[in-house]
Amino acid sequence: MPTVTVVQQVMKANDQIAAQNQKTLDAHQTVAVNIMASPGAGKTSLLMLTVETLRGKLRIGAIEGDTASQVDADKVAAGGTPVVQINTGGGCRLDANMVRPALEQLPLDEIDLLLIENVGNLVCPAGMALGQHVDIVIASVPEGDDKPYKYPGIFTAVDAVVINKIDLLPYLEFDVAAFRALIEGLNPKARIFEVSCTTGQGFEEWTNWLTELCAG
Ligand SMILES: Nc1nc2c(ncn2[C@@H]2O[C@H](COP(=O)(O)OP(=O)(O)OP(=O)(O)O)[C@@H](O)[C@H]2O)c(=O)[nH]1
Ligand SMILES: [Mg+2]
Repeated sequence: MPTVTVVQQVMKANDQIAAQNQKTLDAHQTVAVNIMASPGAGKTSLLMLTVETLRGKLRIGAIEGDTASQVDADKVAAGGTPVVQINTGGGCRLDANMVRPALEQLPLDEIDLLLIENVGNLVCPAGMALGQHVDIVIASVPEGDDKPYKYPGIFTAVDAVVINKIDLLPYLEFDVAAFRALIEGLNPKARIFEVSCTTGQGFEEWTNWLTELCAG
């Protein structure tokens, strides 16, 4: 099937560039984390509070992926974090070729941890190699606890799942135990964190994990 062949070649080309990206990151001893989630789940909020929590402990840089605008990069830059915005021009995910020039613009020698905010959705970014060392997905309480049923691909493909907005648990129906059981069924190796970017709850455990990743 010619169409399948073309798709496979595109994926192969992406994987080759992703491997080069990872080589570049490794040469600078920079660990890259690909942050995926629905629009509004809290990717930028998690990134910014992670920077604050780890200030003086880890040097963090960021790549912001959006279909358009630089509002997220502006917010992140205001906190003093080196950041590059990538606009995909409507594309629903980052790819390795987009990340490549962004890496060239970042001072990787001064970055221990690179947080890559992917385009907001739970379908396209899953399984796309960028050069990242670790993949995470954020699931936020207002989205409901059934998302792993509907988007199993992304929940299966990650190293960690972050449940965000747990400060809203008293007001919304979200069964944390049922959600955890779903993840454990789909992806038993995934770490699960419960956090609130509003109150800071859970950030010690989350940032300890990131620190361990950077320690190798
Ligand atoms: N109550 C509560 N609100 C939160 C929390 N984290 C983020 N928010 C709010 O949720 C909204 C979206 O947060 P963002 O961090 O912009 O989400 P995002 O995933 O980066 O969104 P996009 O980049 O547009 O996809 C903002 O109004 C945040 O203040 C949280 O832990 N609790
Ligand atoms: Mg954002």
